[in-house]
Amino acid sequence: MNSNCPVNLHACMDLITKLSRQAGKLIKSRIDQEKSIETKANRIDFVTETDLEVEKMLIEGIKNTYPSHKFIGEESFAAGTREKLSSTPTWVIDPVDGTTNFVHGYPNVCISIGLVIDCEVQLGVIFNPILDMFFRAIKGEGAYLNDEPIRVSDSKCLSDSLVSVEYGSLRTDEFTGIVNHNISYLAKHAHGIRSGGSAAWNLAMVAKGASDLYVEMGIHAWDIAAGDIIVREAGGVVIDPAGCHFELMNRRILAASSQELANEISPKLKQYFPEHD
Ligand code: LIP
Repeated sequence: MNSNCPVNLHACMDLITKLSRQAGKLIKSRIDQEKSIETKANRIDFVTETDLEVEKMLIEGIKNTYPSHKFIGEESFAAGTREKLSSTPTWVIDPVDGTTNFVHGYPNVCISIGLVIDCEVQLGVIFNPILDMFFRAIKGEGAYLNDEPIRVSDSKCLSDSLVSVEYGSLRTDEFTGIVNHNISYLAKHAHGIRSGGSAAWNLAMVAKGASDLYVEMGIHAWDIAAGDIIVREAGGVVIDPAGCHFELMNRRILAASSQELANEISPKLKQYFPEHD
């Protein structure tokens, strides 16, 4: 056990591995079935009964073992629960990252779970149960996909890179103008552009070296907590898109295979600063 860490991170990893695998079975069994779908902040911000059930399953499962821990879950947040990051271990959970994909039966759907202590992510799991891809990392111990070590690519410039982007779930003129500007700049100079429809998936792809860069502004802590540590443990960098220090609750992320690539891109981006989580 890390002497500076108030919890046994391996025991935490064992628990969320077991819980994610159970929850993954439910997601996989539901993806091709008819779903009950509601909207949250706007007409393209979806929630299904599976998001709600999986979040409950994960939070209850963790609480049974760690009753004093706190939770920031996508669906609990939408229902009004607000927690601040502190020295108390806090689980940051997206039960179904890529809900729009799930609604359409598109297989980029991930459970994303990060454990944060003192504003720093200590461990993370991203599990795509449809493709059976299980990504995990514990601080200082490397990143793994289905128990094999993974590493970011060696790309150091945009002209050698495959880039992941998202349109997000906001459709104001200001926001779409900024996203269109950034995507067209990246598309013009990169090998290609991909949009996975899940922040967790995009980050997992950077961690395994399949994508070289991912940038998004307007996402939430639960979309990116696990991916933050998985990318860093795979040798990548995670910064704020403006080039400064990454803050989990600021809703902005740039993940890259190298500091050189991150430094090249951030000054070229138009910036969008959403309200913090
Ligand atoms: C989604 C993200 C996606 C982002 C969307 C949304 P959800 O998460 O993973 O990358 O562009 O705005 O936040 O809502 O499917 O959990």
